[in-house]
Amino acid sequence: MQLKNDLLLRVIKGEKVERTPVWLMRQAGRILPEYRAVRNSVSGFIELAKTPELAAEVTIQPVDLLGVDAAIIFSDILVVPEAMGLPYQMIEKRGPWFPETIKNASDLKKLRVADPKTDLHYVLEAIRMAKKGLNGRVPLIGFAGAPWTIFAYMVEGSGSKTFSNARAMLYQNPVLAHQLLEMITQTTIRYVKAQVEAGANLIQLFDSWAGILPAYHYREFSIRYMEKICEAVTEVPVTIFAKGAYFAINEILELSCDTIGLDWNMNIEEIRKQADGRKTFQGNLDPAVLYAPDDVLVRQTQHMLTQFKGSRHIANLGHGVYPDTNPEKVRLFIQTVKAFE
Ligand code: 1CP
Repeated sequence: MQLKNDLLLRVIKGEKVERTPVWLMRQAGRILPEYRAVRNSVSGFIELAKTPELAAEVTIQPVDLLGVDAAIIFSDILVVPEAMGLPYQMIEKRGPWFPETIKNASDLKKLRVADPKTDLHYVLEAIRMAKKGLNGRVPLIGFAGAPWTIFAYMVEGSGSKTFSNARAMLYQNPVLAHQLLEMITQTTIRYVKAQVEAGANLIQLFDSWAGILPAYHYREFSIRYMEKICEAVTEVPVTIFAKGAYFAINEILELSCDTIGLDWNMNIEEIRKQADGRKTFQGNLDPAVLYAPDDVLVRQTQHMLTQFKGSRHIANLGHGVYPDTNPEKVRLFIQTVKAFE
């Protein structure tokens, strides 16, 4: 189906566009009271994600209620470990928790490379329903965690400031680490390809825990596997968002992806110079700017847009929108981008 608003896809291809497209990371499941109403009608996040009609509904909400230029499918990066045989729970106010973790070779034997058609059918169904509901209004973004970030949760068992268990394995048992990363990578390739088949117009990989590795480990345990995914996904554009990975920006610029997500610590001017027009950039307003008074919010957004001017740019925050952000501030951010000349 022909998209009515394909600004995002055109800017990724490097075409000249009328205005900068805008969406927000984590726009679907965070700030809207309308989201919370749907969320409260079920037992919790996991039930919501596994009910395709509802997942599709909350995917579309930000398009109607905020006016963003893209929808992102409502799901989580942690559906992948579950599909591989490592289930998780979402603990209220604390986040994800895995009762079992991967510690040794016998734990690894219990895992499998998942078949998304069966193990993740509910996400694919939600994508098909969201596409139908969107009716070509805007592109739909599919996503997955980058292998390193998924590995970090599977070994650590939950969120962590240090992910010290996951990082210990890289030194104590690098062979096992590579085996697990390879299984995650193979699952992710199948999964994102299935998302594309179901209707996703582009794919974003979230490497949220990129910033905790030294450059030599990032190269060996993350970049390599992201490149395999980038090379495998030839059907649609791929965005790489590696939070805190300024130390590896040269390698990230070499990935066979189309778009690079930047967090708010990244130096736009320097990266633009290094990229020399090769990539589209996405980002990178500090999410805390959405707590600022309106005039400051507008000024900071315009400053960010000015820094990217003349490059291929998708306006976004530098990370997911914080859950207690006022939706009116989000609307002002979006309006400011749309009005910018
Ligand atoms: O717009 C959207 O909300 C789309 C859906 C989406 C996405 C893209 C969710 C729903 N999660 C994600 C990605 C995700 N999940 C990432 C990568 C992006 C990022 O860095 O923010 C990560 C690291 C997770 C893991 C995760 N899931 C956490 C972080 C835990 C930690 O280690 O600190 C948490 C709290 C979740 C739960 C979750 N995921 C999504 C929602 C709506 C929620 C809240 C659950 C609830 O409603 O109770």
